[in-house]
Amino acid sequence: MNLKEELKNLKLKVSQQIEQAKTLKELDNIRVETLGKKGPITQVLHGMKDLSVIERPAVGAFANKIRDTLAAQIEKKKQILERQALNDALVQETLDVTLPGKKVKRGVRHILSQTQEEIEDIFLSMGYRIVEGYEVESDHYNFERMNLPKGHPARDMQDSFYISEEILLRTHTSPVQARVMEEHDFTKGGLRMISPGRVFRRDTDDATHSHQFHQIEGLVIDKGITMGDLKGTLEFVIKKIFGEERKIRLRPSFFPFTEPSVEVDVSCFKCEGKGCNVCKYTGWIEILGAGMVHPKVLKMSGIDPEVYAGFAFGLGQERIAMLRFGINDIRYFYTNDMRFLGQFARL
Ligand code: 2U9
Repeated sequence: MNLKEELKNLKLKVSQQIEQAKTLKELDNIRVETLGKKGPITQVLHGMKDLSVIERPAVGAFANKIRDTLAAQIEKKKQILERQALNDALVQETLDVTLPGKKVKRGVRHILSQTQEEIEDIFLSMGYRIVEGYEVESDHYNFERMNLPKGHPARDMQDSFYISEEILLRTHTSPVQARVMEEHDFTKGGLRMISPGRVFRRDTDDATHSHQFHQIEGLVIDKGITMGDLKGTLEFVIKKIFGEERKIRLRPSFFPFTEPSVEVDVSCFKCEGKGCNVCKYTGWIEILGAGMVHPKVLKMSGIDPEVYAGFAFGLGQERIAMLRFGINDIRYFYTNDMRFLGQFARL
């Protein structure tokens, strides 16, 4: 068989292969095998040196023509296969936008966080600062500065967890106030603050007691502050929390850090004062403690009680939330049961 015929047969065979190629990879293999350096056409062109000078140009031109024809056929097939690959991908990757979406589970703020933030917002609206302090405190700031010297019987009510003789877990957030009081520049005006946070007491846990709970304490110090300011402020706040129809009542009490001291009751929001199980048939619910800051406490923070006066109060966040939502066991707040926590989604 002469070279021309060999080339014709080759073209026929490769043309068929190109036509039947199913993938771009297959097509590329054909291209390399046929038109590459070691391919048959290159071989033919190399073999031309054995031909006579007369035959050479015609065979050369023929070989080149076949090479160009096959290259063009490969290029055309390549475009077809590429389009096909794109179409296949489009079909396979089609999104069914009518399928229902996956439901995203949304978390809920812990009911104590919600309670704290709600009360913070009320005080922020009245220009109070919110200050958070240390949970690990010194005996000095936790007790001494609150007029609870060593050996004072009222210390028994707030037995703490001691880290050393002088370092303990705070039993109330009062030390935060003591620290702010001594830093406050009274030449620039009075002090209005609340300190929310976790506190610790060496108590036995039951339905209404926990060795750790959350308080919000408040403190206002300025010239001319009176018991009237205390009552007006607390009435405003309690109405915001429990409803505008509520009344408040002050009863005399005792705290070492305030004098005089009071317990503050709110009129029962369930029976409106008629008597029910929530108010234990008294019509009133004890909600917080308060009083005028003891002159000794002012003095210990470098404030002259002859010039300045102040009121302070303290409330338990758990107690507020339990009353509002009818929660009958304080331990629900800490056991992370989703059936409990999930009920307090803000609507
Ligand atoms: C300074 C001076 C005085 C904070 C006060 C109470 C009354 C009070 C209890 C409420 C329920 C604690 O969480 S509870 O068990 N607190 O009754 N707390 S006056 O008095 C202060 C605080 C800071 C400098």
